[in-house]
Parts: sequence; structure tokens; C-alpha cells
Amino acid sequence: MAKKRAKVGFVGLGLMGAPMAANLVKAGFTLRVWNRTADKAEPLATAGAVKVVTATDAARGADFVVVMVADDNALDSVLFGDAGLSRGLKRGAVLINCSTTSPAMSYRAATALRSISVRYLEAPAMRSVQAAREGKLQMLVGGSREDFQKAEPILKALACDIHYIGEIGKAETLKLALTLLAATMVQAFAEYFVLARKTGVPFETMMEVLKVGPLDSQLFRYMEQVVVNPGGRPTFYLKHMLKDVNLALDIGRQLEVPVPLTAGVRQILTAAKNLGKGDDDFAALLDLMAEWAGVPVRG
Ligand code: NA7
Repeated sequence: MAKKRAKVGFVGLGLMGAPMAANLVKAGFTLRVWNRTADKAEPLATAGAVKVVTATDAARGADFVVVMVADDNALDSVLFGDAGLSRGLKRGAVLINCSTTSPAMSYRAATALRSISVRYLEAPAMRSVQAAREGKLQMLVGGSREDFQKAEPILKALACDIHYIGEIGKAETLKLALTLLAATMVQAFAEYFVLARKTGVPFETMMEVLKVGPLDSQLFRYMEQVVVNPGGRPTFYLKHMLKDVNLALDIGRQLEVPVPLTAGVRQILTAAKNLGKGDDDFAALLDLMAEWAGVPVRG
């Protein structure tokens, strides 16, 4: 199907969803958008999308529907709740779930949608809000290869690195495995930082030795920016990192795979959330570790 003619629905206009939807408008798709908090759809309406009143309306007539919501409950609700997508999706439409959910929820969604002849892909997204704005996300895709190929024009408007992983569940699992890697790396960076800080090593020196050695990473460069330029808007909520770490631990439990580092980081993320940092950027782990160590993050 020529991409200019494809009708697309979009549900979930949070930090990541809003810029993704904007890119679909820019790419020329006819877009109908819905978000639980209706105000967040206004900028999209100004940019040329049609703001609709229910998720069902967003699905009506759509060839593809992209969903970018918080978690399993949110996905269940927007798909199968009152006025949910499943009531409006036409036969043969492709539902693309970009949210990070449990593989079990993804599988459940695929099965229920198949019973009404709707195709389903899981396509959890990686990278930052900035990458979402630039259409440069990384996506891991699960589902049938045929559906993947059909959805490629949509995915390519959102992401520049797209990996077909295989059957439903595998892409979500791999995404969660990557999140546990990210969470443990952030915690490790915070511990590196406080130990060096406590002995008076300047931050510039900490970063200088890190950057020229074998341990450098884009994630640590991001942490550097958070320290150097404080006060930015969150790019990935700490509460979502905790959600993903919990999902990764669930998989570990189901498969009897020990993930001891992740279990430890879960405790710290839980503490951070209970201390009111859930709606902060995940980098707030650094602030918590600094507080525990009795050192300032800056200055
Ligand atoms: P945000 O900015 O927290 O956005 C979450 C979106 O999910 C937002 O549109 C929410 O609507 C929506 N949401 C949350 N719960 C519900 C329910 N119950 N029903 C309907 N809609 C809901 O997250 P991000 O954009 O950073 O991340 C999205 C996903 O990518 C997530 O899985 C991450 O782990 C990765 P609201 O605006 O609150 O009404």
C-alpha cells in the first residue's frame, strides 16, 4: 500500500508517543489520534492530525494503528476496554504495539486480535525522546514477517534501526533484557560517581578517564549531560524503568534464570520511586546514590 494513502490511528501521546505521531503526520499519513488525557492531542491536531474522542474512533477505517502506552494495564485498556481499539479495528488492519509490555500481555493481545482478523506486531522502541523526534528510534519487532513487511513504511517513519526478531514475545523479552542492562549500567555509573566524588575527584576527570577507556558508552555520555546541564525535562520516567525491571525479573523467575544484579537495582528503583522520584528522569538514581553517600551531585 502506498504510504501516502495508508490511514493510521495512533493511541498514547506521552513523552515518546507524541513525537512519534508527529513524524507520521510529517511523513504524509492520514492520522487519527487519541490520548486518555485529551489535551495532549492538541499539538497533533494543530500539526494536521485528526483528534478523536475515543480509541474506537482512532481505529475506524485505519489500515494501521500504532499504540504507545505505559504498561500492560494501559495496553489492555486501550485495546479491549469500553470504547477500546478492538471495537473499531477493521479486518486485516495491523496493530503495532510500540509499548514495552510483558511478553505474556503481548501474546494475549495478538491472540485476541487474531480472533477478530486483526494482525498484530510488537515493536518496542529504544532510545530517547530526542530520537523519537528525529525519527531515529531503534525498534525490535515481533510477529509474522509478512505483517512486518506490510508495516515497514510506518516503522521507517519512526525508526532508523529496525530489527526483526521473530515470533510474538521475543522482541518484548529482548527489549526487557536490554532495559535490565541499561538499569544496571545507570546504577553502576552512580556508584562510580559517588565513590570518586567522595574522594574529591573532579567530575571532569571522572568523565575524561571514562571516555578514553574501554568502558565508555552513549548511556554514560547521557549521564554526563544530566550532571552538566541539570533541570532538563525527563526523557524516560524512572517509574517506567522500574516497571520494565519488574517485568524482566518476572521473566527471570518464570525461566528460572538468576538475575541478581537486576534484583538489586529493583530495590533501589523502588526506593527512589517511594521517595517521590517516579516522575523524574531515570538518571535520578544518581541523586539518590549521592544522597546516600552524603555528597553533592554538583558543585
Ligand atoms: P509516558 O510519557 O508515561 O506516556 C504513557 C502513555 O500511556 C500516555 O499517553 C498515557 O496517557 C497512556 N496511559 C497510561 N495508562 C493508561 C491507561 N490506563 N489507559 C489509557 N492510556 C494510558 O511514557 P513514554 O511515552 O515515555 O513511554 C511509553 C512506553 O514506551 C512505555 O511502555 C515505556 O516503558 C516505553 P495519559 O497521557 O497519562 O492520559
